[in-house]
Amino acid sequence: MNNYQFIKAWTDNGIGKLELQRPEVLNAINRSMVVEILAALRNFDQLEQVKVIVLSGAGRSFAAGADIKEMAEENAISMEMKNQFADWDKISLIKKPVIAAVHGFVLGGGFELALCADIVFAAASSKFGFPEVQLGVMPSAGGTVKLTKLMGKRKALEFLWTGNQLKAEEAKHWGIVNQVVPDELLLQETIAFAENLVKQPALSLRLIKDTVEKAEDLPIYEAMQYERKNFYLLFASEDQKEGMQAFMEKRSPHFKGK
Ligand code: CO8
Repeated sequence: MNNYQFIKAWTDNGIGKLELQRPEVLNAINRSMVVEILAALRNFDQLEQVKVIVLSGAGRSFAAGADIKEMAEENAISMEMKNQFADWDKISLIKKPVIAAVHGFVLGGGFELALCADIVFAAASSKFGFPEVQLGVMPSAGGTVKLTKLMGKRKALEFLWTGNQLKAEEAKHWGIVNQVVPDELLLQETIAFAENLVKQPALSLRLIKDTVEKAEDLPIYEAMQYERKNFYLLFASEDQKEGMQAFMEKRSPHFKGK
């Protein structure tokens, strides 16, 4: 277990678990929490025993956004000089699968944190939204951009302009979440999914993530060339030899993550 002030981070059977730990303010994300989240994620990314990362929030919500009380003191120049979003940008450089388990309010920066995850499991109670407009601002850690990519311009504008919340099932409809589960089963179902990934060949998971991310931004031909290079690269792994050998010997493969 690592010693952080605003999060809890520990490893458990191949899974790096990170829990937001400010339940008294619905896990409002202050700057120090972002620094800790990034440090814990990077540590998990380096630890050999961690194959998959699971993010969750303690208390009655995943996260109700950035810490408004802290943010209220800022001005344009102080924010430019602090350059805090550089840390958010680095969250997207994590190579291992990141799965978010969200519940309750998933708002503003909390929604943006969930959108940084590769897979999202949502409790039926989850409510997603960008209330920034009611604070006289707008999303700033990728929310505007990612919501538009997921929903298209018109629906994204509707939610960003009004600050209206999406229920879990609606979020699933728009591809924001993978699965909606009963609240009491949220962690159990998310961990079961993560445990399944722990057994998969880690290098395949890593290069699939890398290629899917490129597929979102590159033109199709370039993305396919990139895919092919990653496919070739996997033939340098022991797990490729093991996977194909196991198939021919009609047995289950034993992957080593190498
Ligand atoms: N910041 C600071 N404190 C918060 C926040 C927040 N975002 N959300 C809740 N809290 C605090 C409340 O002030 C309250 O504290 P206290 O008991 O001391 O008064 C405690 O958490 C519990 O909250 P409520 O009593 O309000 O609980 P309710 O169930 O009545 O309401 C709501 C829940 C509807 C979620 C309500 O708390 C709310 O509207 N919160 C603010 C939501 C919001 O506007 N979020 C967007 C913030 S802006 C943002 O995220 C920009 C992203 C920028 C990028 C990230 C940079 C880090």
